[in-house]
Amino acid sequence: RALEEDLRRALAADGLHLVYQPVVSSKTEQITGYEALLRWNHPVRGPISPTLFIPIAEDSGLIGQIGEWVMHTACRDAADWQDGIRVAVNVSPSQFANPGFPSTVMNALAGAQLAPERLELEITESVFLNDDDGTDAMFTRLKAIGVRLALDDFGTGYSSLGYLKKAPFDKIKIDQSFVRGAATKGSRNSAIIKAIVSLAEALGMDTTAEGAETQDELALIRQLGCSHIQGYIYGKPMPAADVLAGQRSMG
Ligand code: G
Ligand code: G
Ligand code: MN
Ligand code: NA
Repeated sequence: RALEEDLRRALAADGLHLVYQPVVSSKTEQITGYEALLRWNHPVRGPISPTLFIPIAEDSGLIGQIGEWVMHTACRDAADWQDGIRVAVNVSPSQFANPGFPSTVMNALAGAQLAPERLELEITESVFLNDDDGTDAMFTRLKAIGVRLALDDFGTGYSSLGYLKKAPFDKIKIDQSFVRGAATKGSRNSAIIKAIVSLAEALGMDTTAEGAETQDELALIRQLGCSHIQGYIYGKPMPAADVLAGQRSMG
């Protein structure tokens, strides 16, 4: 539990920060938004992955405060970007299950004076593990605010198609495990990506292919019709200051 104490201290003492990874339109190759990714540089142990400390935050109940900090910081940063450029924020299942979550979102938008359509919430399939009336109600409340909803890590985990029928997603994010190696001869990934894209299109949803690293993967993804691309081929996660500098240099 030492790490939990350190995390508590980091949150209180400005020890967490966000980096932003560009999301690019497949058609125009212009940046349409950035995904906010949380980073913790531990004073002794160095960088600790969110895959390690987010579960600790969930178990200890710290996730509420951390999630609030992420939401406010991401909205404030995005308010300085060119109009129309979106920010995507990852939402953990316990945040999603908290009835106070829509208020957190509204407060962050209002505090930053950010239009709701510029915020995209990334939700994983695991929120459907405890699928009940509360889940449906939360989707309704979030849509009513006007934010966009993305289904993250699609194809991994619990993958039932039942929830695509009723949950009001604007976008499906195709997991990296399907994108990486998709251009390799004999890979079955491209057939899976193609099927996801056609499903999403039929439901009126965008698709982001995640984790494209090579020119071959990029070419294939564009050919398969994914509407958006996010991967090292276009950019790694970067500090907010670098996002701003990049936008200034583009005019
Ligand atoms: O950026 P990186 O690949 O290290 O992210 C690893 C995992 O941590 C990803 O699944 C990502 O969704 C998750 N993650 C990153 N930032 C946040 C955050 O702010 N909140 C939550 N809940 N998860 C995050
Ligand atoms: O689960 P989620 O999609 O929220 O996590 C995104 C994570 O994927 C981030 O931690 C980000 O650093 C990582 N990522 C994004 N693009 C690439 C890529 O092209 N290659 C690799 N290896 N990781 C990537
Ligand atoms: Mn994500
Ligand atoms: Na993902």
